[in-house]
Amino acid sequence: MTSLIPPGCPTVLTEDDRTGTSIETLRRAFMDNLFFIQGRFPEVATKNDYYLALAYTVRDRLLLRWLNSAKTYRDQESRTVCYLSAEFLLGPHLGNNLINLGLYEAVEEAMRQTGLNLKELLDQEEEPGLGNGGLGRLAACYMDSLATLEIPAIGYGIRYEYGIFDQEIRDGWQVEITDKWLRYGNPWEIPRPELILQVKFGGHTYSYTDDQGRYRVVWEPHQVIQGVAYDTPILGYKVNTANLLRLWRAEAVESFDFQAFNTGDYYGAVNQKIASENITKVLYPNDEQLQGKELRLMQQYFFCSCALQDMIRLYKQSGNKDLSRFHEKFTVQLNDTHPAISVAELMRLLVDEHLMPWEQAWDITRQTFAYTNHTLLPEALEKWPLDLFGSLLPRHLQIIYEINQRFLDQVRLQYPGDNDRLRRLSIIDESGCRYVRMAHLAAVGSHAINGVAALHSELLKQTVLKDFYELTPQKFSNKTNGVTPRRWMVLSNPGLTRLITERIGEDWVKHLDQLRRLEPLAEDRDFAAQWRSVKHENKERLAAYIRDRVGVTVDPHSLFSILVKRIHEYKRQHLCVLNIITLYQMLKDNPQLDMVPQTFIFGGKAAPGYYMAKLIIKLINSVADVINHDPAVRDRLKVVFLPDYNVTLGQRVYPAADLSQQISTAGYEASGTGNMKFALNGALTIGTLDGANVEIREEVGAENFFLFGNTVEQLQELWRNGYRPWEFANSNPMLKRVLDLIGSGYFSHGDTALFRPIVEHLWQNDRYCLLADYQSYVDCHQQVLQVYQDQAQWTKMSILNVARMGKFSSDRAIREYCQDIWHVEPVKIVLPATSYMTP
Ligand code: 4GP
Repeated sequence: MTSLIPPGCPTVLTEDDRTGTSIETLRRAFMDNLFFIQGRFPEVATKNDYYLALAYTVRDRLLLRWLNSAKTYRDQESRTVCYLSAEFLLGPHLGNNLINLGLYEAVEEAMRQTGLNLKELLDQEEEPGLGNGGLGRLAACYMDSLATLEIPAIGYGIRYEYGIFDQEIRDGWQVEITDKWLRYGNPWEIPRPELILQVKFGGHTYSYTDDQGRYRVVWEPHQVIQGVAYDTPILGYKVNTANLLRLWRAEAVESFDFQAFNTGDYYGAVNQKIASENITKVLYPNDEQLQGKELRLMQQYFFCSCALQDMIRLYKQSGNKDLSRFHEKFTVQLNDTHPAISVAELMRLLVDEHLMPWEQAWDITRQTFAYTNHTLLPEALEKWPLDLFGSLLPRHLQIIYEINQRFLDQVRLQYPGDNDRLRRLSIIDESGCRYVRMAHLAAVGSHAINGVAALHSELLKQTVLKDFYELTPQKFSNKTNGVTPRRWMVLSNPGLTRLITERIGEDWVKHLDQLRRLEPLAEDRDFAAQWRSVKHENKERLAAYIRDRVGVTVDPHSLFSILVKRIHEYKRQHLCVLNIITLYQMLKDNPQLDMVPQTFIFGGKAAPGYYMAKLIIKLINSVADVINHDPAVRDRLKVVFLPDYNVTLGQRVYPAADLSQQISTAGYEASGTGNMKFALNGALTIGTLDGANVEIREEVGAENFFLFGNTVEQLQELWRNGYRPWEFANSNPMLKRVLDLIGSGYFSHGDTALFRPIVEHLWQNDRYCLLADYQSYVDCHQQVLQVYQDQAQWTKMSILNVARMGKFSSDRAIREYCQDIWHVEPVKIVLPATSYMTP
């Protein structure tokens, strides 16, 4: 096999325009791209032309690394992680790639010399919003860490034409706008029009015995759709590794149904093309009742089938004929149940198409897959009506029946006569309408199952996957989430990065534990002053943004208290509103009250079909409107809702926070990752013992964390005894006043009906226990205000928070997956001495 790696080869490249990294070369390459790719000369070029010219300049440098990585993996037949995810919420590429290439400063200077401002060009990029929130963003952080740790990896997913909708706020309400992220082209992807795979849907199956006496099943589909690959290189931080993110777009096998065309039915002929392409048209917003959404199941099967066929193709490319060692070449992580259909699909490919005996295929399948669960919410656990499933994937339903029967036979041996257990464990839910339970399919078909924070992994074992845990406890483990410090510190908070690096060097970017070395500086007055001034500059920048985009003036000297994430009742944005109204009441009651000036900042999207979440957005905006215009509180209390919260905006928000609001009901937030981003940027947390908050508090120290609220056990006890929220309201005059004020129409121009659904739900049912946690939250917040008055103390706590957050790097999380689940080793990529590959 030819090697790309000449022994002792230096990684320094000759300075050609495609790969060189000197300022002069970068500048020349940029002008070249403006001319030859954009077809523009400077006098008429738009900002977008400049952005694209720069993006292509950077892409060339990526491609060098990417092609060498691909070739090395191929030559060395490297064991590869495949991360299957319906969502990759990548965020803008340009800035991140500049950081990871180590070219940020050089490019900034090259642009300056050209009379351009790099920051303005970065702002041009339309982010690929191919995810809803935590789960999709986690996939993106993990891709960054895999590449940084030099682990061969492929991310497989869907190239949605429209990603998560853009959010506008009109009259306080969320309005959804189509996300046309591809409108101006996407310089980061490389289409592979010749890499096309076929995916079948519908139809029926028949069986026969072949001439060698083998039982064979044939699936005759009703429809065949093509998957076309689009590749995006994912670069590691200051390494030569660039891994592959391969997203699939659906298209018709034939653009025209020629029969229909020939009979004159032109529109009918085009219809099939449109129907096929619909599969990858739009990302489904989560948190909705997804049951019965046929197109969603089609999306899932479509990308899983493409991914598995592609893996088999790659496997065979390296000369392997039979698939008996497939699981040695690939380890596949299922990011939640969205790709769980892969279990049945791999079985189908092995048994039906590659004629492998069932037992062997099952062995390989189970050794291939591992499953991560991201939620305990029962309504979010995916299940598909049997009829729908069978009509779309008839062969897979048969395979699932077979898997289930064999599985239940084993359970029966272990628990004779325990029919209840069989019913609970079955992949088919037969309690009412019949469903395929995707979490059960994933659990049965995987060799490892994990939750995403210690508490969540424990609760998984006690609740939704209890029976599976009892059956195979050895499969279960915890993998606490992490975030990449490259995007979430280096790129988004250059001020803090500079300050930290000046003191402890730059190793921390790759070894986040090194932040510990900041601990001795927590009481250093000089350092603390610089720390505060970095935070203040970040707050000024956010304040300017708020003034421009929302039209509200906020004081950067006030305490910035921030709650950004998807809007959901369990995340309890409305609990924060109850506290804001409490503070407002206190100021109205006592205008002389000496209270720390505060700015509450919210951001987040609600699923379009989730009425309560949308009403919560309206409530926040309505409360903001009244408070921000009330002269009695002016300058002491401000409330802002930032429209269209996304990764780009997150990069502005996290560095500017003083206080991070992590206030979900204990037991509901699987992990949270925003909590990590805030703390890494020096915010202190006010939070419940939920998700990864528990571990963050353990790491930073209880004395550096504002804890409130009932624990999971206390809430369980509360419900066991019959939770009566009205008793909390009736016995707490301030709480009652706050609820009554909302109900009275005070924030809704006298309309008493508008917020009634929220208020009544809290009084009568309060599934997420806001009223039970209210007083504890309000008290804790008062404590926050007290500490904030002592800036020296606050800064010390902030420094200690950052110093002790090393655990929450996605590098640590990926190392754990590699060691415990994937059993995969790093592969060094060395660039050739000449810029290009030699044959
Ligand atoms: C989220 C969880 O809600 C969040 O707690 C967790 O940090 C994140 O996954 C990553 O593990 N779940 C989703 C989802 O985003 O769509 O289920």
